[in-house]
Amino acid sequence: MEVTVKQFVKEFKQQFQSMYAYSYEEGSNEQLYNALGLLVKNYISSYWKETREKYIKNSVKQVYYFSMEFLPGRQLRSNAYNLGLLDVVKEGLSELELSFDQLAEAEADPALGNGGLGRLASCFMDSLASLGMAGNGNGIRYQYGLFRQKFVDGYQVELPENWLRYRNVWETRNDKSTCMVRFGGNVWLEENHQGHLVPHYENTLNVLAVPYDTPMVGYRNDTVNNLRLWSAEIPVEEEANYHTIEETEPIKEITQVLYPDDSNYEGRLLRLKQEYFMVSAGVQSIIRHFRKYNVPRKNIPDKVAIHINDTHPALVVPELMRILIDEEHLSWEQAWEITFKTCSYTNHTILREALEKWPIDMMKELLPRIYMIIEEINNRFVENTLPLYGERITWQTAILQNGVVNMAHLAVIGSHSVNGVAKLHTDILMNDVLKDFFELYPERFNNKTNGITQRRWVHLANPELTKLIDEKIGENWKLTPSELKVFKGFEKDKDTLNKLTDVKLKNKKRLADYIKEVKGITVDPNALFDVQIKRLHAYKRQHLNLLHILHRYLEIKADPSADYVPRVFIFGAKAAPSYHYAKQIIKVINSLADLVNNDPDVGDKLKIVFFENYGVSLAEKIIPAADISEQISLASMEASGTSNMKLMANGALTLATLDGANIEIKDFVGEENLFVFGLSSKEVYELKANQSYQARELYESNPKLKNVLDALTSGTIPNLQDEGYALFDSLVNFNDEYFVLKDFASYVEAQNKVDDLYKDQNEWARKSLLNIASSAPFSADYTIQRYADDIWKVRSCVEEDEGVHLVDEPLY
Ligand code: 26W
Repeated sequence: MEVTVKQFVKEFKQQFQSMYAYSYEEGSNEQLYNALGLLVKNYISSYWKETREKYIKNSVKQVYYFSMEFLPGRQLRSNAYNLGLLDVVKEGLSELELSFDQLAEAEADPALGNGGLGRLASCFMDSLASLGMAGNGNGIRYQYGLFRQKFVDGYQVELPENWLRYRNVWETRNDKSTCMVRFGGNVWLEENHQGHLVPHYENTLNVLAVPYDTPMVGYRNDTVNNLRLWSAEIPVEEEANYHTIEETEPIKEITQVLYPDDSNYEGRLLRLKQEYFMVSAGVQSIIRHFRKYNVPRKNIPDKVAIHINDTHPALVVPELMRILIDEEHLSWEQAWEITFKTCSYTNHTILREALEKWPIDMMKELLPRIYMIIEEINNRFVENTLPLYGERITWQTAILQNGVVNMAHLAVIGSHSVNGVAKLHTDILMNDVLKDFFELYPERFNNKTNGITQRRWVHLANPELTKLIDEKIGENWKLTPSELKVFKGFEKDKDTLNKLTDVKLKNKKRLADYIKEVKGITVDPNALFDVQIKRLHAYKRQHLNLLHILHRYLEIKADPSADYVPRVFIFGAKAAPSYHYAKQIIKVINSLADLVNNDPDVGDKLKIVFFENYGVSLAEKIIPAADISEQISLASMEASGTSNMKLMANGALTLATLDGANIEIKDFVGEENLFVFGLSSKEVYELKANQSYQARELYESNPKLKNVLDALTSGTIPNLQDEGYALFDSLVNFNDEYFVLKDFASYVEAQNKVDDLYKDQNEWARKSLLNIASSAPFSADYTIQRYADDIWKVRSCVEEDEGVHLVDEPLY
């Protein structure tokens, strides 16, 4: 969009004054940020309106991405950038002697998600808009995001994340589009005079769902899509029934806080309320649209695709059935045909303990009508499946089993498409986790390897790298990511390699300054920066990383004067508040950091930095400065991973097991350009099947490993209570569920190769360049294109020469 610096400066001053009634010169960073954000939102608003009108006028098919989590990150910079206004804004502010970077830091980072799944949803929103596709997000406006993590004496402490404290300039409360969501009570069916069975409700708890809409700005294509987040309130007409603040709690609490556990499903009633609340409001607002524009209901699948992001929104299936049958008076068969053609489902985890199974009694009581419908779906499924496939498969795949509603089964049965998020993960779904369903419905299964938006993770997070690439290959790669491969041509160009090394060093210096500022630790920017950033979970094996660091420390202590390649080990990770073992791992890493960082024998040879409160904004600071990307989950456990992609795109070399999307990284960049170690998923499956694994044998037979493990309990690491013993026990006495000890030797070997390569800076830079140049296939733009073509059947609504255009599919 076209705005001159002069115009911007004038409008910014006016905006500030109209909000605060004094001059911008007296404003705090928060106030200046708010004014700037609202001004940018003003610029967005006409495109937002026009995009919506265009979709309606052309009656285009729209995607609704239902997700309990979104992690958009700060939006000021990305919105200004996608609009094409970032330079004007920066220049205008500097004329006023204000720093854009400083104001941008005042924005709260909305932590409305736990990790990978939520961030993926936001990358997808960015790509949908940037491809000019009609894509809407549907989720919850949690008043409190994922807890703010602090370390007290090395222990994780959780504080509330009140992200709305200083207002949220991007959202628009949309009172015109509220919906009513009903819980509990009694329901019975009665025949009306037209012979329809109509449900009657009594004693329900009625909750008003209020939508807050946020613009999702496409990259230079005049497209602005909508992210709709719902908030729970008391219906105005029922306010008089609530006499005290306490009585209003059961309603307000529905959207008060995000559940902070992404690995352990707990059958909590409130969580089920959240899921149905978001689903019901979302589906109602879709159907209302059809009523308003008088679209024949049978055309719904031609006009809408509803995507179920993991099983959390799987109640979409019975909710859509309910509305079509009870409110639109369609027959069961008609309603089912529509529902199943409209819905599609992505699985994001194979962890058994994360699979949602709601107690039937709970579901029945909270959602009586929905439960009736689930029961009917189940009965019809069993009726159809039993004669064709027999008892075993039918009962294994039923939705209702042993007193619970199996949400994954509901999602698969109610969707025309089921996908995993990386090749290996999809294979595991087909051959293991959902194998019986694969027998029933092979045509539904497909892979959609995850992706990331280069706009946020490269263009904005790493402006210097972006400038270097622009200089060498021009700017086409920004609109056509596959063009990045042209950068490969510079792998032997000394000038490019030197500049690449310089860029990395600058980024590392910046991070080193930040480390000094927030952690008080001095690190040498020339040291190798080794990064593991992701949720803390035993399967991701931060403790394997820990054992290797401890091993290094012991080596340095044994021979302080030997030659070591200096390393800084960087961690960012939150543990679920109830995940005791994960918290113990954090404590041990923090205590080891205290020991190592203050040992004069160690100096710059080894440093450990564990950042507090890892999230999108911190990731943007860390990733451009990484040399090594730690992707060391036990093979078969990590569905895809996405930090692996972000780090690769920023020139980090990957140190990985053959798990998730690491396999595709290896395929694209070539085995010689990353460090692979450890068991393969096939070997993991075999080890589990033949139950031959003996962790203690490894402990006893490998002296180096024994040394390291003994150091956990010998008092070497200061200030531990029983955490060292807890780790030792899980690894040695409880037989090491995630085969950490088994992979230790090959991990150490790979780490030594990392050191050797780092000594040859030119060769390191060459491999780094090849990684950057091979990262285009992980652009979420391609991922979304494949979802659009294969699953949603939607197309771009912008002219081919506007915004992002994907001329070819790289390598897939
Ligand atoms: C019921 C509690 C709960 C909440 C969230 C269980 C599971 C989840 C998510 C599915 C966990 C998650 O974020 N999975 C991650 O999804 C990413 C995006 O596809 C993948 O890259 C990661 O490998 C996967 O762990």
